[in-house]
Amino acid sequence: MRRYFLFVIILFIYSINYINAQAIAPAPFGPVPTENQVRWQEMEYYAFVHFSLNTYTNQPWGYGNEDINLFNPKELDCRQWACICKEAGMKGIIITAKHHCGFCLWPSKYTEYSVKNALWCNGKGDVVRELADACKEYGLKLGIYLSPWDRNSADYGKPEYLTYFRNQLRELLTNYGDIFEVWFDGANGGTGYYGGANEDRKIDRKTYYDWKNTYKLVRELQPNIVIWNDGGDRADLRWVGTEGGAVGETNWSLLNATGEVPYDMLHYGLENGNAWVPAEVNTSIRPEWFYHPGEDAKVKTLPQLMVTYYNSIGRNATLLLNFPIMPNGLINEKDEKAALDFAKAVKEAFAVDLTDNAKIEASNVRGNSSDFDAENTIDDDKDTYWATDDSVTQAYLTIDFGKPVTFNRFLVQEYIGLGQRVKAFSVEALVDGNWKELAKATTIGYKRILRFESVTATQVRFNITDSKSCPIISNIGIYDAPQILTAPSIIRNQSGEIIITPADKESVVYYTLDGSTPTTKSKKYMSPFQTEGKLEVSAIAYEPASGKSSPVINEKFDLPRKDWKIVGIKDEKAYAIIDGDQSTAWHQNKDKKMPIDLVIDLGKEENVCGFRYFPDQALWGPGIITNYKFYISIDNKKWKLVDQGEFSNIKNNPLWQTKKFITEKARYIKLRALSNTEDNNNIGLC
Ligand code: FUL
Repeated sequence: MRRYFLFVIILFIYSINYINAQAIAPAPFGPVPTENQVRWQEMEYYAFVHFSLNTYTNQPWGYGNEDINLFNPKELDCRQWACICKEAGMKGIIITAKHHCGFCLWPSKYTEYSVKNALWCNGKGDVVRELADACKEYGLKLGIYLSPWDRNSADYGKPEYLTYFRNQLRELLTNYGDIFEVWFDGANGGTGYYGGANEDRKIDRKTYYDWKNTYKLVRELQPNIVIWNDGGDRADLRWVGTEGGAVGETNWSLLNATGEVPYDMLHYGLENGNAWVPAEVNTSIRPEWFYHPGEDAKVKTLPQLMVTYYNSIGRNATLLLNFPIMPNGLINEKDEKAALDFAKAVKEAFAVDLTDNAKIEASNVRGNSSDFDAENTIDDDKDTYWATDDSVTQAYLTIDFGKPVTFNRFLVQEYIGLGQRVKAFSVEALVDGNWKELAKATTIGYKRILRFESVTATQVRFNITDSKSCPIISNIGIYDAPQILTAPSIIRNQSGEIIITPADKESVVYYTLDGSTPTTKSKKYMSPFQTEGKLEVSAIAYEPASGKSSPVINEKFDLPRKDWKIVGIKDEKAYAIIDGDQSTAWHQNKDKKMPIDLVIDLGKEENVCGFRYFPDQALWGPGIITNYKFYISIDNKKWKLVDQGEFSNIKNNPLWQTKKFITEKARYIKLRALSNTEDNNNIGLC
């Protein structure tokens, strides 16, 4: 009996210890974020503004010799920028204090190439100051983009430039209050003005900027800052390898602290990386970063911006959305409207969390303690979480609505302060008594949002199927987002046929050919139709069931390509270049060496005043042209050079490149590629 009694006591003590031991919070697993990184991640959404001399020269990149007096924004109002950003739900603004051309938007003591020598405000202006004040007034944080590459500085490429760069950094990080993020653009070294040298200067990206000590200076001046660098030099945040507006579906907030960072690592992170380097998705509200009037009709549509939202914030990244500032110093009203409509749609999508009145249960709760139970995922408190016992890496939560509920979005957040853990999960719904899988995914991280077709169910199961260590989930939300119709696509093929394709087969397409806005009273698209000459096509998709219309898509077509011939290339597949379809590409023969020519016979003499080039969109080996010459000819013998230059920033942003020149008569055109983004002889054209 005594022995039995002793046994019971021991068991009792053991179980108390057991519960206590298990009720201790999980230990961190792997790399964890710093406080600055967490604060930044929670901002989720903030703005970029691109403004410089490029705004006045219609260029993506300045060469460094542009006339300072061009900079004269007659209506500059940084309060307008801040007001729009605030209303759009953004938390801060990052300004291009200095872009690659070297022109400074603040009166830097260290260069003459700044606002202090511009006509604007008689040289007394300071755009960074105006923005800092506006941000303060609107409760926004301020960030600084300072281009390490400076095409104006005579010292660029020499050791002296580093002192100059750091002096500028010191000015910017000392005189404008708290700075939440500093952005060190990766574009580096190449041709430039360089104080009149007009030459090509290459630097060793790994050593030239001595990033270690530059970062030290930054942190000394702004202890709460996060540093962005494009991956080569590990900072606090990473680029996602594209400016298209998406990070990988799998997105680990990890990289290795040293070593190369190829595209894959930028885009997906590194599952077993030893440093916390989360992703920031940077993209522009228009195709390009600086303002180009020609893009006024190319502002991203609501469906495009929503996709960007799900592919950035919805995939464990932040979203840095750019506004190109107009020459008058304001954000264009179309960009403003797009940003505000976007904010409204996000608000509507996540207005009602259907877990609010639901019951929730877990398959395992850490130490059976209420500190870690399932309720913590729906209590609207970001600091509480559901966690399992240490030995459990597969577990599920069941959310019971008590009645049939319709939904199409699932949101989940890990408590990242203790590391990123989940490797795979699925979402299931109890529909008519049977469990049905709605979606399957890999990583979660700070926030993951899954989209699926609307479903009506009484219960939902969030099923973690693989985790590096016991999962820790801080929040779950279930929503019924209103449907948003996507605009159709329009192409004109080589024979001149217009083909309009709706994204959703159930919708009907209406179009106009006179530039007017299409409505359901316009012409209904039935099948491809033949066209001649210059043309403007506008179209909408309309869904009869809901009565909703998509945004308008508008495409302009110039010379018809019916009689065009590709000269001197036997491969019939080369006609992919002029078939009007951006998804088909062709590459020049691999044996060719730069310069590589593409010659087209237009079939008859035409008035030619420019050309457009669309590079191959492939991730690997796209063969994108960076420097070119463009010639015209009447007889395919005597050629005249009518344009030459660079396709700036085409590597990161491989979009349509439009070049204009003085109108000339020509029957033959020749695009000569001089170099590509891969530093080899590969040339791809769409
Ligand atoms: C790129 C730059 O070259 C672009 O001009 C732009 O500033 C973008 C945000 O980063 O690398």
